[in-house]
Amino acid sequence: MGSSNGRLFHEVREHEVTRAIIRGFAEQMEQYAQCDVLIAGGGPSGLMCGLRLAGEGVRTMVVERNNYLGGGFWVGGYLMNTVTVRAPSQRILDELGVPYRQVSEGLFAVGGPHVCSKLIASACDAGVAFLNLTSVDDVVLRDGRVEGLVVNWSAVHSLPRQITCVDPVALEAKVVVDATGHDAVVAAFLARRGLLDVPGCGAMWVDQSEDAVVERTGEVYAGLVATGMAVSSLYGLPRMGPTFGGMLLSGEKAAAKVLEILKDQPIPVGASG
Ligand code: 48F
Repeated sequence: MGSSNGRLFHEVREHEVTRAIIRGFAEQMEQYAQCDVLIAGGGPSGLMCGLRLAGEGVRTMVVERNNYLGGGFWVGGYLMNTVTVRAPSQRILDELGVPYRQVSEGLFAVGGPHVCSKLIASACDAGVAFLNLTSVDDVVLRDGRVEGLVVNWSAVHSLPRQITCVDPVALEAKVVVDATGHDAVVAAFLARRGLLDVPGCGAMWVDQSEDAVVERTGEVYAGLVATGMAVSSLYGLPRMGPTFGGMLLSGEKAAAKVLEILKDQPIPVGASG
């Protein structure tokens, strides 16, 4: 198999490559500057939430400050790859099609890179859009309701002060999800204004933490749903330790809550609004 010029690859000019990249970015930004749901954070809870929402035809974009998605889901704990989940969350592993083994009754082990990459791929397949290298810097707040996120290029935070006069831009959504993990970044912006309390998570207690997180997953302020470890921080719940089923089921529950909120919105889901 060869190209018309006799070499392996088809000929291309540099500007064509550059334009292709710019177009892809610009088209997505234009489409998602106003969307159904913005998820802050692309860890296990945010990805799971996005997967379920996009599966229902909801226009969803994950905003992730890192270059990579997955948050803490790549590594099981410490410096070891094996990720654990407890029953009944192994049903998500079945759904993702990732092999796992039972280590004791109700406790399952799975490869971190394998399960994390499958979750990311499933979210992509479902149609979730991703904005990487972008930090959530604030919220759009109108009449006591969260209506979007203020975002900036992540690198701006690492530049010297004298060259960081870079204003952020804002994205609007019908619902925002805080999936930023322990820092509960979006909720913290409301806390700073005295609108919410974010006490931070309690000490580790694996047996209690996962039930508690899933149970408390929901709307924490008008237009803002919290999922994953952000829920722990918001309610002072015990931290989970290195087990991830609670993150997956919390993401699922957050998506169900978002769908409920969207039902009451005047503009139909998927319409540009
Ligand atoms: O930390 P993270 O994996 O949160 P999670 O989904 O899952 C927690 C577990 O990984 C683990 C645990 C339970 O098993 O204790 O820690 O609750 O993913 C959070 C994502 O949010 C991104 C961050 O880079 C990570 O990918 N994030 C954090 N702050 C911002 C952000 C921000 N300001 N803007 C954009 N993304």
